[in-house]
Amino acid sequence: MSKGARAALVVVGFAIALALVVYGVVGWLLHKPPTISAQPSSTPGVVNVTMQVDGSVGTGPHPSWVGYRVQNASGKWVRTTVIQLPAHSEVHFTVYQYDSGSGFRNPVWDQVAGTVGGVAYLNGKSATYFNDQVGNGIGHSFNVPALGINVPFAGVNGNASNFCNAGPCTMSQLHNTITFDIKTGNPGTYRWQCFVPCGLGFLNGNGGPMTTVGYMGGFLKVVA
Ligand SMILES: [Cu+2]
Repeated sequence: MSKGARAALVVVGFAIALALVVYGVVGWLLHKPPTISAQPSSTPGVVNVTMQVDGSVGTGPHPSWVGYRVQNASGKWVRTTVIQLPAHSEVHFTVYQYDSGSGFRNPVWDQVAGTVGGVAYLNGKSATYFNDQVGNGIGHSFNVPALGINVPFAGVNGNASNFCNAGPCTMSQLHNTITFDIKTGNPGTYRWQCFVPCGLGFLNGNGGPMTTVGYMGGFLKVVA
């Protein structure tokens, strides 16, 4: 091979390596879960967060993964788990849970904890405890370990004709509506996570979506 040909090969090699790096960085930036802020409510001092949980998110790099969506100010469902909340406020959560259920690894997570009044409402009915061994089990949960918050979301019948197979799911599809309120304290970034081992196809159900921000875990950004 001539000197010129070898030099050309080196240049092409560098160009390919550079293109791969740019592709990787741009891809990561494009898929970085955005931050959605809580929305004002008609009650002073209370903000609203509306989420849905899909058995398959239906979009993005992992369309078959389980994941959360958060509704933005214009009502659009954004696939993310990063939520901005005001400090020292009450946050009213509404969660539309579209997935079928299973059991927790530890039944202690059946207990509602850290919410206002220690309760959550399943389709309007208040409860302090949800048994993960009865009915359709627990689909997913909302846990903020640093704030002592634990709310299980009851699963739906995965064999129903109107079961949602891919998000974003719509109100006409089978779902449970779970509501609860929490109170934020000082500013900070708080990790939250679903505690149901729902990462189907991964070791012990705890890989994939369970360990990826934007699917089964994320952050509450509490700001002053
Ligand atoms: Cu989950």
